[in-house]
Amino acid sequence: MNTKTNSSKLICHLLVILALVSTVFLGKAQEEPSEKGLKDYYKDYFPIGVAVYPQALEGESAELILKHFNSMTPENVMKMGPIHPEEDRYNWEYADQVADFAVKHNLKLRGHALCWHNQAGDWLFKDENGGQVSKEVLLQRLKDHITTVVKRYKGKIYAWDVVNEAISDKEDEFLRDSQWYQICGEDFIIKAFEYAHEADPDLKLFYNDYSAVHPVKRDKIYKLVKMIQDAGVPIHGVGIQGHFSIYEPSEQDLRDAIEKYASLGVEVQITELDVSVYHKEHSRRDPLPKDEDDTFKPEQEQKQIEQYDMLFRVFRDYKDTLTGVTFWNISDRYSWLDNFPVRGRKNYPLLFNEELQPKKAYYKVIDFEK
Ligand code: HAH
Repeated sequence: MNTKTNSSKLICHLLVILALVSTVFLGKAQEEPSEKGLKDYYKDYFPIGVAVYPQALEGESAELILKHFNSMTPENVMKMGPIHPEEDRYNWEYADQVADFAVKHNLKLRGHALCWHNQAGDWLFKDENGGQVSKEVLLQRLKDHITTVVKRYKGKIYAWDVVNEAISDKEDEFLRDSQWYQICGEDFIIKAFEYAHEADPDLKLFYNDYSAVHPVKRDKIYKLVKMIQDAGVPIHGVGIQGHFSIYEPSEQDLRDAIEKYASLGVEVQITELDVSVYHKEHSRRDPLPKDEDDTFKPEQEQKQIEQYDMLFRVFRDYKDTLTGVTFWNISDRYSWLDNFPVRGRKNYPLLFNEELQPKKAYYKVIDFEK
């Protein structure tokens, strides 16, 4: 009897201790930083987006997307070529998958891109005899394309990159010498914004480009946006792509660019953020020799931590101007930089590693205290 009472007392004590310990631990677990995602840390600043391909929308990468991001951009599937490969054929399947996922999980969706010189079907620029099409026909094709694509995702996509990369990289040239420009002059840019606005007047319309914090290109983008505004056509934002590296940009150039664009009265977004661990190059070159080392080195890691720290400190400072920061893919498992500018050279540009775990740079980005 006595032993029985003693042992039930002991069990009682043990249960109380267990209950106390688990409350403490569970309580802690709820506050664990790992329960929060990037989007939660930045909820008072701006939406945090990610570029996706449809295969990423299931399994562990989908979980990662839902934990950390509240905005998405399809990396490729809404570009002119993939979505409209022939004059009479649209390929909606993959683009719809991305749009459906965004709607289902209540993520904001940015469209990319309605008019671009790259990844655009060759058919656009050719007549039935294979010669160059007239300006009139090309603008009509642009209108059909923009109207059809914008209307399909009306209410699902809140902002589109209407024109991508129309500025020249040559110091003394304003607009890129693309087929769009050769056939239409600068009118294709104005018209693209006009068509997009007509198709969905509620849309936010962006001009998007790389090297957009470089002072020479920045001033040309400024001039272009002003030109669109002066034509009386709506434009709501400038997308700084944000393909940066551990060596650039400088904090000053970044601040100057954000301020200069904001002075036009438009929103600014960082639309394609990644921080390459190599020096930036803007054209393709030969594949890496087999014996060249492309492992992630401690010096690169350290520089990348510092660069991400600086970038997000500046982004937070401009929270009233920036209406979005989007990473150009999810993790170092895959990035377009693995094949650009050097085919097959591994890069490590994002905040999650190849195992989808947060890198050290991630912890800097969520640490606002310093
Ligand atoms: C971007 N171009 C494109 O906007 C995006 O659609 C693509 O998926 C990847 C990058 C960037 C770019 C560059 O930084 C240098 C030269 C050409 C293109």
